[in-house]
Amino acid sequence: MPSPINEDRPLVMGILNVTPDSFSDGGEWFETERAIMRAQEMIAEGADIVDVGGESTRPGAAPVPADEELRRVVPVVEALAGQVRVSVDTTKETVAAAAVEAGASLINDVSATLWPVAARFGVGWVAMHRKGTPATMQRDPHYDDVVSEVTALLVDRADRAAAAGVAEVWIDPGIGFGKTVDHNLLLLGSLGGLVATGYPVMVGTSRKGFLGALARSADGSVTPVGDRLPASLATATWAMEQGAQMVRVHDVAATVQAAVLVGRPGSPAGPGSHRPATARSTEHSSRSEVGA
Ligand code: HH2
Repeated sequence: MPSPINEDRPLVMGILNVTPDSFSDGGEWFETERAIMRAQEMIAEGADIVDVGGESTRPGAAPVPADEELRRVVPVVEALAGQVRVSVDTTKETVAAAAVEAGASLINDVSATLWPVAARFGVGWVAMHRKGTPATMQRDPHYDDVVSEVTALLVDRADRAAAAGVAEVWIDPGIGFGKTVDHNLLLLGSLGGLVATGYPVMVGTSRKGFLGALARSADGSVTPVGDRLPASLATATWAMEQGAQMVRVHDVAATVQAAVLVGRPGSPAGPGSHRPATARSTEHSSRSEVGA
């Protein structure tokens, strides 16, 4: 059974990288059996959605051929589809389509181009902003106005998706994707503007490099990836308080606790305010409701 909608708090998407080279958990869940075991832990910890990815998007990551990505992702999606809502983290049409056929009901698309696939299959779609590709994106990224440029691109893509009939459209500023530390902070500081677009907002800061650079270890060195839970939790909580309706994280149990507190009755962002919004210019279809 897919997990039910939890209208009392923002949703927590658990990250499952079936890759040898992801920046945080690369190699840990690379074998199908281990990936499924990790997903089951995240489900037990309260994950609303498990996001299965077979290609790292970290800066400098090598592209993965479609057949290899399919081999990594599809058996895991198939095994999980009856147990939890599954999303597929891919930029390839063939992989997105195969994952949906295997039971995924959300396409998490860091290229913000795959809405036609979501429309074809009647599933949800996440449009994430990025500038460049993993190979180039952290080489001196430049914006005249990062907040308005990111917002404009996301709204443009989301409107196109809605016009094509995608009923569940999420927007995500793409923290760390072609952004400096300052760009990331400006975007996190302006989430209210994205929320005001009417599209539900998703944010992923978990364990990312800017956290290691900002929240340094006691000796002044960059905090190692495995020690970034406090900063990850602080930024996820910030995002949820600003109205993000979903956060994408490695540390599910801790983030679910934060989500429950953010969504507590009486909170400005309390129960009801986290119900995923209908894409602005279209009606929901029941298939595409979150939790469907
Ligand atoms: N971040 C990563 C991957 N996919 N998808 C969305 N929507 N938003 C994000 O911020 C986002 C994402 C990068 O994190 P991770 O999956 O942990 O690492 P890797 O790309 O190295 O596998």
